[in-house]
Amino acid sequence: MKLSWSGLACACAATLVLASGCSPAKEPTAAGGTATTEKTAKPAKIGFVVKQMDDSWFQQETKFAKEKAAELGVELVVQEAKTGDQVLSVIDNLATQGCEGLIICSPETQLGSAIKAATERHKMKLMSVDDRLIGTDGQPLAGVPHLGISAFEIGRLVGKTIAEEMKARNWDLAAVAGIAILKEDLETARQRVDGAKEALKEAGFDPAKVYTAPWKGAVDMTAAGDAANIVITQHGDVKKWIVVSSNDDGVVGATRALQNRGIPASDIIGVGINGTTAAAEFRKDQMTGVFASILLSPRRHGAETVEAMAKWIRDGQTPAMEIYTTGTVINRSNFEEELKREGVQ
Ligand code: FCA
Repeated sequence: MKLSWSGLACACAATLVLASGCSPAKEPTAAGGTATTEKTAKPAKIGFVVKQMDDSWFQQETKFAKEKAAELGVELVVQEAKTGDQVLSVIDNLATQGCEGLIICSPETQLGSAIKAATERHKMKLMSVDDRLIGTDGQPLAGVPHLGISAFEIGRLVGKTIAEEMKARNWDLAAVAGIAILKEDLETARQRVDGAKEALKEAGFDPAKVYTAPWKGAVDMTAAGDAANIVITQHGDVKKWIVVSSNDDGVVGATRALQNRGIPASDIIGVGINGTTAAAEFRKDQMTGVFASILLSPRRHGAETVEAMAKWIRDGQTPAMEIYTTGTVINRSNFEEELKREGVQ
């Protein structure tokens, strides 16, 4: 089911509801222009902190967050925090600047309790986006509204897409192996890869042959390539590969590593998640190992969290505790129109 913050408020959750669809009506002004009623609402200042600006997902998400903030007359401070230490100092800094709310995708979700304590100390409201915060008990932090993707289901879509393409290429499943580039301490990443493995298993592929390549350090394409190389070396006899990960960067890094080791693109089926980084692969004249991706909605994640936080600060309306968004399969044949529909490049 597709839900949105505004969708809940407007009781129109059953269909794809875009935040703008439920925005307050624009009213004509004396000058003949338009102004939202919310522009005249109490000023609000919100911090939006993300873990990794070199992942195009976060560039898109924060772009949509800024657009929504401007529409609502909210001041938005976007900051990158690549480490746990940075997160805590950024929170202090945002509080000093007068932010009353924090929306965060933390580089270390395990810092959840410390992040919550810091925002409470500063009397800031807290929401998480994309990556759910984890408490000291190892469980998702209760009482912090979260908007993320339906990770397991999206993972299943990855697995199903790969299985269908293996069939289309007439591959002998027994001769194929897989690489899963995985940040093991991240719940949403584990769920995505687990979902992919489940769908592959249902299609008759042995999930034990999807070898985990732990994604450590920078969590970028280079690190994904390094992780993949270890698996490729260990299984030098495998000629046909499938690749999954928590996002496009992991899949692009691993498929490039395979191609650099002499595996042709036609013998690789990589399916990513996010869409925009994979789209750059689809734009290349030559086919690469990135066969498809699941296009998510950075617009919903950016805009709806900002809108919910603004309502929380201005009207005391607590956001829904959990919202999970869906995605669409994109490949070389449909990515242009799907990206356009989602408003991303
Ligand atoms: C995680 C990933 C991002 C994006 C987001 C929705 O934070 O690291 O690439 O997929 O979830």
